[in-house]
Amino acid sequence: MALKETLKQKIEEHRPRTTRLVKEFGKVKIDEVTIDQCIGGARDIRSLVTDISYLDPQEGIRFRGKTIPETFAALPKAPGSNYPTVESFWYMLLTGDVPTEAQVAEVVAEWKTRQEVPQYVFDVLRALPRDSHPMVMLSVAMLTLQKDSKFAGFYNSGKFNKMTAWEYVYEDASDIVARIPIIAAFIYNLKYRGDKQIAIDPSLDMGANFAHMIGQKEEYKDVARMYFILHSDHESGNVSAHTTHLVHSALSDPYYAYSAGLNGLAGPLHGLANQEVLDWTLKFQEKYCKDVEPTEELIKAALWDTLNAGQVIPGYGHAVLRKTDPRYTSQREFCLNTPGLKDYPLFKVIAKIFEVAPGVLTEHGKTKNPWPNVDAQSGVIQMYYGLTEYDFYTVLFGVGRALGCMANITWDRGLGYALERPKSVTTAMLEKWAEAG
Ligand code: FAM
Repeated sequence: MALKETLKQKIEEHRPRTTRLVKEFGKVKIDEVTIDQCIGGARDIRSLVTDISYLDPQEGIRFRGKTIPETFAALPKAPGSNYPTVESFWYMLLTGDVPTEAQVAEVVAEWKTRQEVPQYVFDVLRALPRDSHPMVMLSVAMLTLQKDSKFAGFYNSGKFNKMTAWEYVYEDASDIVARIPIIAAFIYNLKYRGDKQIAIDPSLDMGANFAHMIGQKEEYKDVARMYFILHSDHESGNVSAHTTHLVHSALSDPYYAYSAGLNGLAGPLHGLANQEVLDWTLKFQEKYCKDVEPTEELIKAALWDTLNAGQVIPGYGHAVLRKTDPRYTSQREFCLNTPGLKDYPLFKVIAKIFEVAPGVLTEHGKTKNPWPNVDAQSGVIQMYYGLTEYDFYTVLFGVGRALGCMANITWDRGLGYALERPKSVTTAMLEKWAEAG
């Protein structure tokens, strides 16, 4: 069965579960809210539902119930590779099933029919100031595509129907995940390679084609596949996923929704942290280790300099996780298993920071989680392969995150989730409740 048909069946089977929960158990309490959660960014309040992924504070992410190693092991691999195709992962995120080789081939073929980006998008990107941040370019590209949204077209057709609306989200979502790597490659070439563009290679899967379009070597194909899968989803309360969900809950189409999600991803406390990590580490290398190996003492001193200046250590800490991020571990293992990368001086610095930073952050005593997150380890791999323009790294994150955000909002519509509208209160109200105990 084709992906959309399988998804249709899954959504129809799932709907009665959601309906029953609301009708029969709607008043069952699953959480309570404290004043510090109200002021402190709604941390830990259970108020969102997604079956695409779940983040356990100790164990880390599971995609459709599978840990990262289980995900990589279960999915069919790209030809000649140890890594799965992004397309096979998309199938699993949407349906919860591991696809067969034939089902993967269908998705690969389907994305090829969707990946052509209209010329007007490139015209708009070329008209932007060339020193615009690449995340601005990616977000603008999303908005530029909005005029052709199939979901918006359906809504405006006068035939809008809640039961079938998800099919139009699926159409836009599939167009977005197929096109976003092409747009990202265009932005890369526009900004850093003097607008020397490389045409799509129709024989390649998504990750491999991205590598080809940014002029990368063979080995980078696996880096792209791994990177996009690892960055795809982190349940639905993180800024990019939550923003996409929130904006789409107003029935704004997937282009509006993901452009907004990308704007959140561009924040230094979220996706931009990978750029910040590289910036921090290169400045550290430049200042302290020009001719010497990075020692524990040098790293400690640099970390304290940052903390004493009132800044955060990028790539460390997490709002949910309380252990080393398995996305960090997975990329670290990739480095350790890749000859050349294992001995790459920058990787040695990153590895040394991993030995030192948790202790320093624990002594500093503020963060609830002194362990590294995904961003502490992703940039060094890109640098090694020659993708040195680190203000581009959040764009790579955005290409991967599209998979999770688009799978999530397809299901949001499939299950008819409501307009999101939490209630706000005033400070005086909080003070009154505080006094009353
Ligand atoms: N360095 C220094 N201080 C830190 C810190 C870090 N890496 N992580 C947290 N803290 C501080 C934090 O600023 C807060 O201080 P104040 O009380 O003065 O406001 C305190 O520790 C308690 O914070 P928390 O409860 O442990 O973390 P939050 O849930 O508030 O914030 C992060 C989570 C990720 C925003 C925070 O750990 C951080 O700023 N980390 C560095 C930036 C980063 O790596 N972001 C990427 C996160 C990543 F997984 C992603 O989204 N891609």
